[in-house]
Amino acid sequence: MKKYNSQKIEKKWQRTWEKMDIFRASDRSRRPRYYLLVEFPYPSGEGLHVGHCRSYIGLDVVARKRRMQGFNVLFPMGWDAFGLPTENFAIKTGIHPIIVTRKNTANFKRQQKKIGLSFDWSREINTTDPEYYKWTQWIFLQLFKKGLAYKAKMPINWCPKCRIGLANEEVIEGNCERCGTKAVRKEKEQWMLKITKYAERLIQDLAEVDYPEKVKVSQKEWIGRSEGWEILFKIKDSGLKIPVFTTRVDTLFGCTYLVLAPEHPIIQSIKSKILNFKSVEKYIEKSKKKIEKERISEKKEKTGIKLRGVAAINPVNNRKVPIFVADYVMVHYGTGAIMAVPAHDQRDFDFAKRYNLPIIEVIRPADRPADRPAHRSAEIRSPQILRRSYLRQADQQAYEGEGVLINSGRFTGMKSEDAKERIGQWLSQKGLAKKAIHYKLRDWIFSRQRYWGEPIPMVKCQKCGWLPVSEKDLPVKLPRIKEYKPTEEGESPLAKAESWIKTKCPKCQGPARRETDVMPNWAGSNWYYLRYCDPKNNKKLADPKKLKYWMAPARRSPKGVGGVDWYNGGMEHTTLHLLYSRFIYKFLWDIGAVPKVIGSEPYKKRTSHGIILGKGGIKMSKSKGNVINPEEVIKEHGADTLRVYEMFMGPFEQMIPWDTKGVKGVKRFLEKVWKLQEKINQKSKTKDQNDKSKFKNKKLESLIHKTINKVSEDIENLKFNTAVSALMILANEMEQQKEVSKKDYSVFLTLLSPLAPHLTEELWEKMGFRGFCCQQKWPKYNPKLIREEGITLVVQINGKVRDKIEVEAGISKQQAKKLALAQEKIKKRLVGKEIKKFIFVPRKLINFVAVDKK
Ligand code: ANZ
Ligand code: ZN
Repeated sequence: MKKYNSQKIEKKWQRTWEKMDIFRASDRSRRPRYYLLVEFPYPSGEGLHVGHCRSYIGLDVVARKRRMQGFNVLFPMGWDAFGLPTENFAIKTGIHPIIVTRKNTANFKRQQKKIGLSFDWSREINTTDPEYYKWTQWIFLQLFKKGLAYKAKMPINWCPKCRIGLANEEVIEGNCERCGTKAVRKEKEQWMLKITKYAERLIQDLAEVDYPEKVKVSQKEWIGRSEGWEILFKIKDSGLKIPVFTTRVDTLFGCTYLVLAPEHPIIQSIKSKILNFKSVEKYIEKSKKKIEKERISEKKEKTGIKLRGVAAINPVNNRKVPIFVADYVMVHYGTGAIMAVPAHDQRDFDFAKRYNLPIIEVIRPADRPADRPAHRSAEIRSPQILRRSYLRQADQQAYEGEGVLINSGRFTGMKSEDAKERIGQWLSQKGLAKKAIHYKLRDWIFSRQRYWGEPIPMVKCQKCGWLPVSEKDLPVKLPRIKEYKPTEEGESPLAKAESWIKTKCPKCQGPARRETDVMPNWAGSNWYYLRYCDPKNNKKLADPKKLKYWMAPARRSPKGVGGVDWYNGGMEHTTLHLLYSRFIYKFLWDIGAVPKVIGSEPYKKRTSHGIILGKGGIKMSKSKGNVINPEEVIKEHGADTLRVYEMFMGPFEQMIPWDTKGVKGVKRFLEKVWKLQEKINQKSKTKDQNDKSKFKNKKLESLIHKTINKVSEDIENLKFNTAVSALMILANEMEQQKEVSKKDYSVFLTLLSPLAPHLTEELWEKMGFRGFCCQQKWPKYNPKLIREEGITLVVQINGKVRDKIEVEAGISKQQAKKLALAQEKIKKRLVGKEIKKFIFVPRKLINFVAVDKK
């Protein structure tokens, strides 16, 4: 027997599979179809890392199994290739992003092929291909036509040193990622997408899909639906009112001041009344420079300024309360103004402490007796109102929970939950309140002042304003330029491409100028899974018939939910890519660009793999020198070892550190599988010919069926690690045998095939079996055989082991006794003895307590 040579075997089978084109998905097939999707990568210059591989291998295992189960499987791959690193590389080297992208994608593809991933390469897509981004632009035009794309002045993160707009992920702890300079805010006209219009549906429809609970929760939190009331506060001695949004209208009696966001427009309207307007203006200017991350940071001390000379009236008790401007209140959320209740809101509490403002408790925790508060505090301001406190002043904490109202006029004694409704209704009868729902989610800033992205297909005519490029003129191709650096004012480098910018107005044919902003990173990935269904279509983003074929709910589907059958990707994309693409899908579905039968969600099932850490459990990074290159693992141990190790290293959904020893252990397992070929009874000619004549090994037979069951179920439940260990146990058992039948070995190989496709293919051929191993029928188990397994019972006499017997696991006490007494060795030893007692420990032992007969 030759040694297991992974290098040779893997090359051979990768070539053969490719030549035979066996992973191509058919758009028409009698077989049931199944659409499996992994997030397509950004082809960086560094190449694949083992983290990418985890997602690819996991779903490749599923894809291979599905094919063996008789499905027509769509398992595609492509490139999300627009983005910053490529552009920054171009700025540094002057090498055009197209060239860099071409090189990087070729490298990624070569690496993926080396892993033996069963992608249908005929469907490869690239978001930077004009034939692809033509449709990304087309989608933008539809959004614009439906009023869901609009231009607005929005703040961006700006690095004053690099003179460049920064994406949020480029701001690290408030500083520019590249040069470390403090990032500031800058206002820019931006294209926006109205994702907020879909906020409610994006929450509601989560009920229909099969996502991990933590994914659903973080999407819901990101959208941030809040139900509450808008309360009107009159400004004293003026006809003006300030609406505030609150989820705790029950605490209204404890409101001791109002806070406006620095950008709140009412400040300008009451300007003349504000005695210290100069200082207020200064404060506003300062906070304008702060980026949002800094403003909402809990660590930073809250700052603000009082508007002197003005006050508001608390509508529940007509008490005068001061008005502040503070940048911990955001202009874009709720009404941009709040009623502050320092006793029951931590931010307000911190602020009140700092500015010496009264703290009035209005909620008593329900578990505290009304007359005996747990803490007394002399620190409480406003002693005329409060003598006792339920607050834990020592901890500097507000009580944010529910409870019973105190100090609240005629609502005192009411449960806070009830008071929300009662106080709200009472004020609404006076026209001072209304119910309101607000979402944290904001409209999506869809412009980047960059080069390497999809041009936004809009032109501005001096006479006619902003107009969409006519659909027949798509794609608006990204021009080749020489200087990739954004301009000094932070405009896109395209702003310097004069000849490209100059165009004709689609309406009046007069001179017009193109939009120079490009789309953000997430644009191309919004809809790519649709394109895979029909990647070469030049009339539509995809043929509805093909979309229907791949994505309409299967007839057997219980709830009738359609979409990609199974989508795996990183947890880090939960709130960006996953949410954005659900929004865009819903829009396309609404306008009829995708067939109605598919349903309103793009992905039926979503799973997430855990990230792979470096040795010792720290993040893999170049600087730590702990990056594992999959190609090196392949070179040393083979792709099958890489595959099986990545599946075996731990639960798929958990973070896990790379362990070189574990890799070697897996390699030894595969070597064992290779050696098993020596155990095969070569006389049994075909794999179907079971050697019935011979003694049938019940234990092995049962183990095989159990393994079929376990591997089948584990793969479905992403428990690849336990599937591998079940196969290891089976391999060990086979190794113990004098010989293994061809049939049993063939079952083992088919089960291992999705995990280690090359090795199993080679052994399949060596055994003389017909066809490809990876195209065999997925084995079925016999339920009878997995229920009853053989176990070994120890038979003792007076506590000494005298024999061992093979029995069925479920054997009864009486049966076990009978069987034991029938054994020759036992019979002999019990001659002339009387059995006094019989002890039976199921699955373990039998003990006869025997004494000599008198
Ligand atoms: C009074 C109050 C008393 C509040 C209390 C909370 C506790 P969520 O659940 O996040 O929606 N708020 C409203 N608009 C805001 C803005 N633009 N910037 C910062 N904070 C704002 O929280 C709603 C609560 O957040 C609102 O309820 C308001 O504070 C604050 F014991 O009003 B609350
Ligand atoms: Zn015009």
